[in-house]
Amino acid sequence: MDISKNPSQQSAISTMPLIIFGVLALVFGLGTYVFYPSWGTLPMQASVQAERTDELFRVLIGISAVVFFLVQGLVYYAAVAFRAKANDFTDGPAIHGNVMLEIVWTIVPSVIVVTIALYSFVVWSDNTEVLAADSINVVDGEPLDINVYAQRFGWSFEYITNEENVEGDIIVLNSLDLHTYVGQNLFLRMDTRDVIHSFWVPTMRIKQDLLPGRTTEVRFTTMDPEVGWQFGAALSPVTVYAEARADSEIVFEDLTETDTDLSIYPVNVELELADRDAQLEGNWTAVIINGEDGFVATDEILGRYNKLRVVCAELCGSGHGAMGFTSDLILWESEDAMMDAWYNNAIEANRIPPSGPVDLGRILLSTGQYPCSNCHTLEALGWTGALAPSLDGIGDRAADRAGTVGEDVSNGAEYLAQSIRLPNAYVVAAYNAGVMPQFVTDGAGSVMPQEDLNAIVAYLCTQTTSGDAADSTCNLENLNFNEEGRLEDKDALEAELTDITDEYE
Ligand code: HEC
Ligand SMILES: [Cu+2]
Repeated sequence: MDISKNPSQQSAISTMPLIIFGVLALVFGLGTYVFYPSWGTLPMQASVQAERTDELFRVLIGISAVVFFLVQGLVYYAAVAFRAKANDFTDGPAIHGNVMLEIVWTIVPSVIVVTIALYSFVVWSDNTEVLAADSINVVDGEPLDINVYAQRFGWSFEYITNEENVEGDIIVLNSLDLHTYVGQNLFLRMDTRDVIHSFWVPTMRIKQDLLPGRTTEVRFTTMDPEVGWQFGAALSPVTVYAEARADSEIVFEDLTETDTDLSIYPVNVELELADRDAQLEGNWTAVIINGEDGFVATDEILGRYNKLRVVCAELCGSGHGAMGFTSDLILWESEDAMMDAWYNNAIEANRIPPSGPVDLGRILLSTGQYPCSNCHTLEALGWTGALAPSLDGIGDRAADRAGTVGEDVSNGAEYLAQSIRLPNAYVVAAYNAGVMPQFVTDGAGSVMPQEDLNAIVAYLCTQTTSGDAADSTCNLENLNFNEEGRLEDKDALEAELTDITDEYE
């Protein structure tokens, strides 16, 4: 049958059902748009960027719902309305084109797609807007530089402050957590120390890759996520928890766990959303537990914060997945809270520069500049990693180990240095080679400058079972402490370590 000779055939399809479908599709799309937020499919919003991104996403979901309804609806409608009669084996009518229809189905999607593109562009340019330099990373009235480092497998954050230590050098704070406060405009510069990583904070709706040999950047402005706050501070190695006073009516299940090991267990009191206001009015005591100095109680809340997830989205192998366990984004309720509870303490702790290699080693290892804690256990620093031999008492064992692996190694300190630099050549029995990353003093791989390597070796040498560095079997002539616990001659120790680590350059 030649349909062009019989145009009346084409209008056999009535338009009414199509119009009804169209209207239903619009209602379905609008309903999806309106109710989408209440479905709770997205993480909470903690940045201005998150609000904009989510609104764009919501519009896209609404439009998709219209298209979904139209396409699916017409498929079912057509299947029923144009179903062939039984025993009808003839071909269908050869309909050839409908200019009007083609114009409509070209123009309508084009307009939609162009609108979405323009809207996305506006969101993108708002979200990446470059703000005035003096309004970025402001702490104590002045902008700072904040750098993010990634390595297999952990994050660390570096704050180049405007404060000086007693020797007149700028204080650089290192932290496993990214500290920020509500309303802070952040500008992070990011570098990887080894492979590609991807910095993702779901609640901020930001994600940015870190690429070897190139510094990448990300900008966002935090906001109050309007959920319960936690109390305390997150300054390492001081652990803080908050507890309700006797006259407070609120009881937290979490607090029953505070009698376990407080030194490795920062207890965070999470508030129930429903009770938030009531709870905020309660009486609170913040207690600082400092590993060695015992308990210091204060009547003040040092600050309230929200702990938000920091994820590595570069998922090749499980190690990147584990990067989310050691770092958090600590969102303080205000700049004052952040300064009282974290920043000022951290600055004071760094006023006096490391007093020699041992001290530097402790600082490097406890602030997450190297990812050792993900795999190793070391009680002194609260590490609980289970992928590698425990480093507790390594200062006692190092010398014995020296004789059992690697021919060149003659003493404990050399063994430790080589275990870090060439882990695959110095494999501990019962463990596999290839798990521990190789840390090289320069070149490709995970970089650990010689000064850091020296410091870490020195610190590990002091890790004896007795806790007394004098028992160390590292054979370091200058690992001697005076009565105040300070190194007798830090320069001599540094020189001795440099001699050892030079040997293998
Ligand atoms: C990805 C997991 C991982 C990371 C990260 C890691 N290690 Fe290891 N480490 C291992 C494993 C597994 C072994 C045992 C196999 C071997 O000797 O290579 C080991 C062995 C060692 C040894 C020898 C221990 C002994 O009992 O003789 C030392 C020392 C050591 N690591 C120090 C470090 C330091 C310091 C860091 C951080 C700069 C670090 N490791 C990071 C997994 C890791
Ligand atoms: Cu990663």
